[in-house]
Parts: sequence; C-alpha cells; structure tokens
Amino acid sequence: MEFGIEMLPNVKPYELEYYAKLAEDNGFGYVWITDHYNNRNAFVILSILAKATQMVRIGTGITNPFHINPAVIASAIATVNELSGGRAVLGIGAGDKFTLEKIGIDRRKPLTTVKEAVEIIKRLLKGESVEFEGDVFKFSGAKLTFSSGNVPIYIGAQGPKMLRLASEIGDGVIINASHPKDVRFAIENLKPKEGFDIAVCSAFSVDKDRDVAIQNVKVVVAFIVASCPSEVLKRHGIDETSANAVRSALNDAFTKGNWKELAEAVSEEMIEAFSISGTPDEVIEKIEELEKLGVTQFIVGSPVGKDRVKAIKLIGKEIIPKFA
Ligand code: F42
Repeated sequence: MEFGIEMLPNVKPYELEYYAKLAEDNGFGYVWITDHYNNRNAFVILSILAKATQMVRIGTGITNPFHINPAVIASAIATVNELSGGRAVLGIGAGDKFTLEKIGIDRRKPLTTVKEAVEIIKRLLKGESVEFEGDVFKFSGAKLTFSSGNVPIYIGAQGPKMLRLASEIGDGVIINASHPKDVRFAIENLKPKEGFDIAVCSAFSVDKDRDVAIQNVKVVVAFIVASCPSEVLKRHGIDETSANAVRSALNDAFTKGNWKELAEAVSEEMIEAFSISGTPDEVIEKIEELEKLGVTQFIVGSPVGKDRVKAIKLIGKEIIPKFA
C-alpha cells in the first residue's frame, strides 16, 4: 500500500511546497493537487513542487477537460514531467459541475468528454500527430514539439460508468470515499488489469487525542453530507432530516458564524461514514480494511489533522510503516 496526500492550493505556494517536502520526507509516495479555477493554478503549483521535491510523484488530483483543452493538459503535464525528472502523474475526470457552471461551462457528456480527452492526451504524450474526430473533440494534426516520457493517467471517478472507464483506459483510479461500504461499491464497478492502482482519497484526521481528531474533521464531513446523494446517505442509515439539519447548520455557520451548532449537527455516524478519523491505531485499522478490499493507494485528504505539520509527521512515524 502506497500513501498519497491531497492538497488544495488554497494556501500560499510556499506552504504547499513545505507540506509536499515534509510528505516526501515522511514516506508519502504521491502528492496530489486539486484543480478548481478559483484556487491557485494546479499546474503552476506542480512546477514549484517539481523543483522542491526529489522523489515523490506529483500530479493533478484532479483536472478536467472542460476547463482546459486536452492538448493544453498534455503540454502542461509533460512540462511538469520534464521539470520533475519523470515524476508527474495526471489525475483527470469530469470536473465539479457547480464550479464549472460558475464559469459558464455546461458539463455535457462527461463520460464521452473524459474518454476522448484521455485518448488525445495519451497520443500527444507519445509524440503522435493527432487527427481525431470525436463527438466532443475534433483535432486536425495536433502535435507537441517536445517529449518528456510516459505519464501515468489516473481517473477521478464516482459513478459506475466512469469507474469502469477508468479501469479500461487509465493506469489508476482515484475514488473519493472513506467507508468500506462505499469503497466496495466502487471497486465492484472496476475491471482492473494487472498493475492498476486503486487509490482512495478520504477526508482524514488523525491525532493522539481522539476528540481532537473528531472535532477537527466535522466541517469537512458537513460539506460531504450536504452534497451527498440520498442513496449514499441511505447506504449508511443517515436519514434526510439529519442531513438537512447539517445543510442548514452549514449555511448558518457561514452566514451567522454558528460553528458550535454545526459541530453538534454532525453525528458520530456521519463521521464514521464519511471520514477516516481518530487515533493512529484507529485509522490504521480502517485503512487495513480498505487494503483488504483491494485498495493500493491511500490518499490522506483534508483536514489531515489539527496541526497539519504534526499530523504529517505522525502519519510518517506511526501509520505508513505499518503498511511497508
Ligand atoms: N473535481 C474537481 O473539479 N476538482 C478536483 O480537484 C477534484 C478532485 C477529485 C478527486 C477524486 C475524485 O474521485 C473526484 C474529484 N473531483 C474533483 C470530482 C470529479 O471531477 C467529478 O465531479 C466526480 O468524480 C463525479 O463524477 P463521476 O465520476 O461520478 O461522473 C459523473 C459525471 C457521471 O455522471 N458519471 C456517470 C457514471 O455512471 O459514471 C456517467 C454519465 C454518462 O454516461 N454520461 C453520458 C456521456 O456521454 O458522458 C451522457 C449521458 C446523457 O445522455 O447525457
């Protein structure tokens, strides 16, 4: 089992650089940078990380072919691969519907768009001149002027068809989930080939003090519950009434500053369903369950811990060695 860390570029670049180096020094194999237009640009951050790190693999976790043309994605990730001495990985998927709508992009035909984009990117990275007549993309003789070698492609996928596609055309998949029930559901939809990397990215919070770990993950869990499809809530026995209470508490927390009420609305069962949180021993047990299901990379997602630096060191010292 490899470990990765997901980082949102919503903090200063020097902080991301520091966390990435710290993650590398503490045994993480992958650093994944999320991509939304309103945060710092993922590829620019990856260029900085390419120079700040030596061993860890670095990639978008994930970009999408709706807000960046596949040729530009190919050129950008090939540049990161060149800068990092061949350590780039490309995470790509449909993109967040609501974020894309804010910039006037209608996420039509997400499956077809991702499928065609990945084919185009692979061919460009191989140095081909690409003629392509798809439903979404039309290319007439596009070719990169440089080559920087192979870049593994991971597909961020939740839906059954996207999961299947990921295993058909990707080198790996990134599944956003925490609970074995959700991870099992996702894995059942894959048709993985030899060497295919099944990565799971979970809301994560670790601390030697269980209460600190739990308190600290509540806001992240509230966001997950708020946008969770009802069939997933049902899978975990969470009723719509308590999910709606979280939705309204989340709104009040942002508009009126009622953070204490938000923390009260997030139940233990929600934390159990939508995060991996607790003491090192508790989280090890949960990650072991995922490993048994076939997960080959565990990606530590936000918030990581109350103090991110301490949490990364704790993971490096007490958690990663258990999976060596
Ligand atoms: N989104 C971001 O914008 N930025 C990120 O940094 C990010 C990170 C991330 C990490 C892991 C991960 O798993 C997801 C992540 N996401 C991120 C979210 C991601 O971009 C997607 O929003 C999310 O994964 C949900 O997409 P999905 O994989 O469930 O696919 C959706 C779009 C879906 O509807 N899939 C269906 C399915 O069954 O899988 C397929 C739909 C389909 O078949 N569509 C047809 C087609 O051709 O596309 C058209 C159907 C028709 O008639 O219209």
